Amino acid sequence: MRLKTQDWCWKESTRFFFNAETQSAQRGYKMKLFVATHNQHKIREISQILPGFEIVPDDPEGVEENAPDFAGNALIKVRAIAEKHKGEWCMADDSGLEVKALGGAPGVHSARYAGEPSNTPANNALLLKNLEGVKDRAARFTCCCALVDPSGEELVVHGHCPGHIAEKAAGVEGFGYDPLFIPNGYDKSFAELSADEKNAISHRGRALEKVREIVGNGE
Ligand code: ITT
Repeated sequence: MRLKTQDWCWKESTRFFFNAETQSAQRGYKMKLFVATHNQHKIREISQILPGFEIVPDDPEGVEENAPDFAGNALIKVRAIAEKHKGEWCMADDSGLEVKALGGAPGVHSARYAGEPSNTPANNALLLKNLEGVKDRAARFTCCCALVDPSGEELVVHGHCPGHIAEKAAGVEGFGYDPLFIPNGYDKSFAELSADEKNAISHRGRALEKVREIVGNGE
């Protein structure tokens, strides 16, 4: 089976992996993908990147994202909703910004870098403050998608987007740290790119490309 040869994913057991493309083609309608998030920006981007799926948001309310890495937190979130949607495909996206000069921070704490509750302007201001006078501003976005297939099997994929942190914010598109992040090969921030331009090179776009290889196009 094709999954066995791919080094970017792992399976927790050797049970049969569902072929979702065949399933949805047989049913003749868009396949549902339940996504464990309260973040509407993620839902919008996932819907743009996976247009063949009916993306159904489900807030994994009350779960504690206390794993030390993106994969652990994505699994915590997806398991919380997979319990409710047995027999369906479920997914969670855990993502964040890792800055080299800050030892990988904010990393898994990206959403609440400046403290609780999550506050984007405060997070961005703190990032700029912590990088004052720093020359090496290399950074990368990471997106980890954890999937649970209809048989209950788990799978994790990652996508990265390398770049650097700007000296000041620019642009109004996107969300989160987008106004501060300049992807490699560009002289504009993510927030100055169109949604299509961002999705074509972003950490989320790259992770979801791998998801699509596993799950199919959804139609
Ligand atoms: P859920 O856990 O409910 O999915 P969340 O926003 O709390 O929503 P995360 O714990 O994965 O999600 O934290 C992701 C944070 O990383 C997010 O709040 C942003 O601050 C940042 N982030 C992730 N992807 C981003 C992107 O594409 N552009 C800008 N910032 C991003």
